[in-house]
Amino acid sequence: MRLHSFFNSSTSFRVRIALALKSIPYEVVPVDLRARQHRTPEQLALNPSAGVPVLTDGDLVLSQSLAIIEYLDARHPQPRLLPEDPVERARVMEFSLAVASDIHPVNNLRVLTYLRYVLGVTEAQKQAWYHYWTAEGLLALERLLQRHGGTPYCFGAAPTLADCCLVPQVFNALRMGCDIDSFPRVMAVHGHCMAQPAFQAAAPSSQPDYVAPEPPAR
Ligand SMILES: N[C@@H](CCC(=O)N[C@@H](CS)C(=O)NCC(=O)O)C(=O)O
Repeated sequence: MRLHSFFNSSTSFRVRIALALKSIPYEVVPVDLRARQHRTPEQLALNPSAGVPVLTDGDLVLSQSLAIIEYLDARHPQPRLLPEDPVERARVMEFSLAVASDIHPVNNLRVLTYLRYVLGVTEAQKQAWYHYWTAEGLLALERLLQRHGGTPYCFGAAPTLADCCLVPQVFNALRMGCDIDSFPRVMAVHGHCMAQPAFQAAAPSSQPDYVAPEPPAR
């Protein structure tokens, strides 16, 4: 298996967590989003949506992180990331889609680039956009966890797709300097997950293409 991935991509991070939890060996093919490598003809042939992640498994070429994780769960069911019970499964999907459909798309690189360079918003306005939509999204996650969640993972004793989605989104929020004080359940789950070796192995700083952030200009 090969995963076309960028170290800081939260959607790639979701899939890397699933692969690590299932102990599936794979090769990383780095795709540098900052160098626009996801828009080369070779990458567009793999992913018509122009982005990462892309999983290849034999002849199969698959994009969309949630579809990839569902495929991995069907092929390698242990440990299960999507519960078999219909209600539990729906809860996990509800939470995961709140991340993947509501939070991530409005803060994606292409949206921020359009805001900054086509609409001409300032860097501060772009940051304000990012912080606003992240806070809205994390508040929804916090409410979902308070109503239906468990401990120490999102939905109880074992990690699910929900944790694969939550952790990278919190990573992004922290990287972008968002205020996370109002989301205690979200941060408790994140803290527990990041103490686990599988989540650590999937983290941006553990990736072969990792580049440390530049120190702030003085
Ligand atoms: N819904 C897709 C989103 C994939 C996606 O947009 N990935 C980001 C990186 S996290 C990307 O490649 N962005 C490139 C861009 O915005 O130009 C998924 O879950 O896989």
